[in-house]
Amino acid sequence: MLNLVIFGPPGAGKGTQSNKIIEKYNLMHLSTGDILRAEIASKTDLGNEAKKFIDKGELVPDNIVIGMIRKIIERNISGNGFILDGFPRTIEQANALDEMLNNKKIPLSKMLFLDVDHEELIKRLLSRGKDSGRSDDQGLSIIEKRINIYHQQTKPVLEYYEKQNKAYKINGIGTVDEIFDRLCKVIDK
Ligand code: B4P
Repeated sequence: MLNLVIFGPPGAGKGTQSNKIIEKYNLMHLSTGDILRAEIASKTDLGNEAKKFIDKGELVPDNIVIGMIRKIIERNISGNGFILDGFPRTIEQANALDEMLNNKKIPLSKMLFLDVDHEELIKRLLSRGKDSGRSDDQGLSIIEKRINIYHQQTKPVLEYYEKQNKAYKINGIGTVDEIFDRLCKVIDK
């Protein structure tokens, strides 16, 4: 099985590259952002709760997101493997993921870190905000807030995987295809 985590700041290209990776390697795509947005669109209790945080550019509380991923990992993991996109985003989530995977005896293959500078992230998210309708892409202040939260709460997750020798840094600047080639080289290594 090939079990990956794709990691990076908001706008690094996690969703964009995950779509290409799942197609090439025939993996299951687990995007917490997509799952949360689907819950919001269906107006479920979970979605209504998550919306309060996403609209402000904040992280959804750990217990909600961990519970959501736990259900999927416990019931649905099979086949060639998976790519986790947008999870884990805190040390607590990383610890919970390790515990879930250890219980199921599923090894995590690699953590792929897309490295993109601040200016480029802002440019991409402002541009997506123009036509995505996503509440968390609307305007500079909410985008800056998400990037700040990334530095405070999410970036430590990189060190967590570096200590396990599972983190691979990939230059996330360039065309979508150039970055995909870099990712494939690391995945195939
Ligand atoms: P996400 O859906 O994960 O949003 P994101 O960080 O912006 O990543 P996304 O995948 O959408 O964008 P990408 O990097 O592909 O999370 C949204 C919110 O949900 C979070 O803020 C949080 O509130 C909540 N949430 C999700 N997971 C959570 C968790 N685990 N714990 C707590 N809360 C959680 O960037 C895409 C943009 O860049 C696109 O417009 C794309 O077209 C563009 N782009 C991509 N590659 C490019 C390239 N090479 N060149 C130019 N543009 C490029």
